[in-house]
Amino acid sequence: MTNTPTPTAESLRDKILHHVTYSMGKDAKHASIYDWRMALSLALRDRVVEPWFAATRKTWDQGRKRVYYLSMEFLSGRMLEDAAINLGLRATCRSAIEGLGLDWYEVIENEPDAALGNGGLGRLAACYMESMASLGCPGYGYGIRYEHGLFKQRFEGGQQVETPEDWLKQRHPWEFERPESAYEIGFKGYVETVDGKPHWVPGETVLAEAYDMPVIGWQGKWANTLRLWSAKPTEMFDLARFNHGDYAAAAEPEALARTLSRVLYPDDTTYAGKELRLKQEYFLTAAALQDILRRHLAADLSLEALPKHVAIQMNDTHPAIAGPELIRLLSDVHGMEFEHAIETAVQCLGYTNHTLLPEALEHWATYLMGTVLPRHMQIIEKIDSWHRRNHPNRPHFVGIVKHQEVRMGELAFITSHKVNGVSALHTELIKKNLFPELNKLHPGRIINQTNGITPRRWLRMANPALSHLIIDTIGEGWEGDLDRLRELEPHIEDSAFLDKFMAAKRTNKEHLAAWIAQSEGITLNPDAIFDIQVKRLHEYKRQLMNILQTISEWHEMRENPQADYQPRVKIFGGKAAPGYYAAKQIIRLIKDVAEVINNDPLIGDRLKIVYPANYNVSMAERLIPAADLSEQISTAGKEASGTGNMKFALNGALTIGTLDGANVEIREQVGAENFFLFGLTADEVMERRRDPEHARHAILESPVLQDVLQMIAEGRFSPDEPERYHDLVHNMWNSDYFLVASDFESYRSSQKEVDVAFGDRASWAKMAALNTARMGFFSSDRAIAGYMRDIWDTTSAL
Ligand code: 6GP
Repeated sequence: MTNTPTPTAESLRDKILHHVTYSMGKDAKHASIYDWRMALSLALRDRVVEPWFAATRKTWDQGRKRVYYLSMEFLSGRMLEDAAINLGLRATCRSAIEGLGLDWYEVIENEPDAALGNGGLGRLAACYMESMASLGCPGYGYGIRYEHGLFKQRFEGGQQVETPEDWLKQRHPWEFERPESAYEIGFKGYVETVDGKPHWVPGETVLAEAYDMPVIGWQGKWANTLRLWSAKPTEMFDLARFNHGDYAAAAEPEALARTLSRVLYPDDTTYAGKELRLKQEYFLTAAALQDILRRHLAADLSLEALPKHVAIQMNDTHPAIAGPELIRLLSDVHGMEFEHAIETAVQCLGYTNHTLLPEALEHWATYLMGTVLPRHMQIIEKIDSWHRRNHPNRPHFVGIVKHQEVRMGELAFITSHKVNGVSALHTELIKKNLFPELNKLHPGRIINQTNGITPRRWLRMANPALSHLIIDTIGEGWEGDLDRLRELEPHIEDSAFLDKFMAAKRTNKEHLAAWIAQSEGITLNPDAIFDIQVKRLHEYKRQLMNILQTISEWHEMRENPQADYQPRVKIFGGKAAPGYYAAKQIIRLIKDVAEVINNDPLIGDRLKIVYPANYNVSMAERLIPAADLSEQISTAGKEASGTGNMKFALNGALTIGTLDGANVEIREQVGAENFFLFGLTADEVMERRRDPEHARHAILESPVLQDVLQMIAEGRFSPDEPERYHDLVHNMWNSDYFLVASDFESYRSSQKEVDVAFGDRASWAKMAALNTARMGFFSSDRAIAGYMRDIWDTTSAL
């Protein structure tokens, strides 16, 4: 696609020197690591621009349908090395950098993570953008250019402390500011009737200004755009007030507008219900839709033809105001007949649900919706009546507005032609429990698209040791066709291959141990089982069960120090939402337990616990390749899919997990014998909860758990404040909504099986290698191909 010749290390070095001089304005002698990292990024970006233009040109020349992925979150992480990999230039970049006398890792690690997301939903959006580009699916991502991404986590006295994240303090080399692409976004005001038609007169307006980032696909064959909106005031400042010396008031409109794109809400899977959040959601959605229609009309296409040319995907309900907004633009602004506008919107829109947790389901008080978006509130009522008229036999409670609240899930469902879940189990539960009535009214609308992850970042980039072994064994090309990993299977019987597989794992474990020694001051034994649980801190994910089991192990070692134990390293990572007390207590408990166990001379290096601060995408890239065991232990029915589970298994970790989310499908793919299964199923969980005393009963049946809870209650891990965990222990006995007690024994015995299995290194190596070989299904390329076929009705432009 590009005619530019592939650079050599020398020619790339010249480009880097050029950018250090002319873009960074530095004499090479005085350039800092930051300057070099910027210069390399800019040199690489230069190579992305041509394929990027070419892709756009081809999309328009061929009249291609475009996919618009609307998401409040894009958890991209670092971009430099990823771009280098996709352009096939990592080795060249590295020699160029080393040729300049610089350390490659120092340059790469100078880049801050773009942390414009909380967790799974945001990271999935980033993987999907990369796969759309790799598959040549013409598309755009639309999001918000938050000034401050997800907070940084520190620990003080074992407790989480949040500090603001500052990724834009430095220049962001991958973005192009587009001051000419700006749209006015209105809020509040009133609706009047002009010529017999409703007309919204907003009371406040801000500007949404575009910043574009190219997203380059595998092998640089295609590139799409991630367009992030930044809020600017419609008028910079009030000159009259300024001239009167009232400087603070003069700057007010600017400050007010900027709060819109100031910070990412730090909650995942919880609903905040704040006006600012609703405004952010509308800000993103309204800017995106104006941009989509502008582009469509500029190509001389009719609005009748919109669904033929435009597919809009809503990443959860956060952009679900897209339905009413699109209908408003089509009917109020462009004069389309109202019902026809609804039908047109429905044909364009798709909705992905990412959680069943009731606390995450968005619902806005009608008075708030009516105040912030008065015209949209009217339109929502009209959509509701339209839907009712079309389904006169529906049960009375089915609808969008209920108890003076707008239910965003129902709104997204009714305004979409397809609604999808993110794993087979999750999709079944959506049908059965979340939208049973709507599912009956609209059979076939709910479909499944099991999540996926990009193998470029999560194997090729993050795990060079294993990638090289794979390339030596089956050649290149698997990065774009992950099913080819199956070709590793015949080598599973070859002990030389298995030795190399385990050597790669060992290399990764040594690297991780070196990093932890340096960052945490804890020495790890690379022969130990590296047992890792990294993800957001949430009660349903049951980090608590993991630490309780760890305590029981420790206790057993102390009681019976002569027995033979497999050494273990328990690694935790993850952030708790700032206002989530129970989650913060669990972090604190893990930290307290680590303090005691890590300093217990009787234990030595047989058991260590580490919890490095500030888990993020870059830390995931370090940890996952080094894992032997992946903890996926959520209460069945609660984890919609999980994607960390896929990353670990792809990198040759075995999973210990429940039948939840995508664990079910991972186990099917890798084989039940290569997966440590435990715990209640989703149905059994429901059944179990019928017993109001389930926690007490389970604890009474487990003397081990009783001992563990007793130790915690007595302050064994918090001697300075023995009552610190009384609430937590009380909750375990009396409520335990997520059934930690009920699954504890089953989990514990599964962990014992892990110990035994790890004792037989040859057989462990086989199981680990089979995990890698059989994970092809979980490529995000497969997932995106599914969206293209089943939801977006589009094909590759490559
Ligand atoms: C997450 C789900 O919890 C996780 O199971 C799933 O893998 C991921 O989405 C991607 O589908 N949900 C969220 O992060 C969230 O904020 C509203 O849901």
